[in-house]
Amino acid sequence: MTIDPKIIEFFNKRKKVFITTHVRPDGDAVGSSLALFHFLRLQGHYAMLSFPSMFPDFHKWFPGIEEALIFPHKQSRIKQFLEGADLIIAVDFNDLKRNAELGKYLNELNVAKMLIDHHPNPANGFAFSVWNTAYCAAGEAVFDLIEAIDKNALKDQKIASCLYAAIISDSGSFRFPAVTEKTFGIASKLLASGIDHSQIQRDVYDNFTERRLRFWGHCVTEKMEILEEFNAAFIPITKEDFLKFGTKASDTENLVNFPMSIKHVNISVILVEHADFIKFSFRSKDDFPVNELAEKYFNGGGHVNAAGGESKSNMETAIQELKDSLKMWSKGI
Ligand SMILES: [Mn+2]
Repeated sequence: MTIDPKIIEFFNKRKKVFITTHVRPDGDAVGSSLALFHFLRLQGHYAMLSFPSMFPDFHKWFPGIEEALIFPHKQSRIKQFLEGADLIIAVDFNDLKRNAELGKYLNELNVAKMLIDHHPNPANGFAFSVWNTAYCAAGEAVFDLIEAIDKNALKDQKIASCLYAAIISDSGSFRFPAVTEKTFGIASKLLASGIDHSQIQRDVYDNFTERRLRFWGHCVTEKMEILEEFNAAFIPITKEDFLKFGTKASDTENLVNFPMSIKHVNISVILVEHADFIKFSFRSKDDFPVNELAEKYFNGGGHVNAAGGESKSNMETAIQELKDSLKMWSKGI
């Protein structure tokens, strides 16, 4: 994608830039925001990176992640930095006001805002944007931006590793439909910078604790149900399940992809019990639009093959709502 020349011109002078990403940051969120943070610093800008909530331990390997400030822990430092900031950049999400306390705070600030993202239907109010739903990961958007401003920076190992990790995280290691010829072109350029791609794959995917893997086993053997008539699988996970294995909601990251390895399963859903709501994650094969299902019935949205939503009901009712939604969807209601 061609980058708006106004963006390139903006970064010609030293700027004070605040970068953030979505709540419960996943591999793409962490990798793409961190790559941008390293890049802006390398270019001599005054940059701060903040996550609206803590990241899971298995992201600790990301180079430089310890420099990210967690909003609830470092509120005053963050608010101080934002005084006189030139730009706020939202990476891998597209609506500040729907992004926890930090997002709401940023939304109210009279500071120019920039969007770097690949989710459909972004909110209004961004002065600049590097946005396209054709990007398989926000990491591709950050790659385009960096390449347009100073492609030599892509040789930086930290930047290249973070971008590679972002892309493999959101693409299931280049296997989801959103992957394009361009994705492989980007991967090829990142490899040319000398990164250890196999080590990054291990850092992203082979990072389980024993308890996390046993918890996944429990989810599959004890909790997963198959809805044959919809070629769907779902896994409801309650507080008791987490308690039994000493795991957290973040240990379910990627679990939703697991039932998709069953040949005839085309839709996979996990339902995770939080304090006062049930969080839904949806995945699908081919052109089944889980984002539309999530939007219509579960106050959510996302991509065609990967989306999220929620229900304020208890688990039992939420499961029924899921079954009903699939039934209604199949009847076109
Ligand atoms: Mn993403």
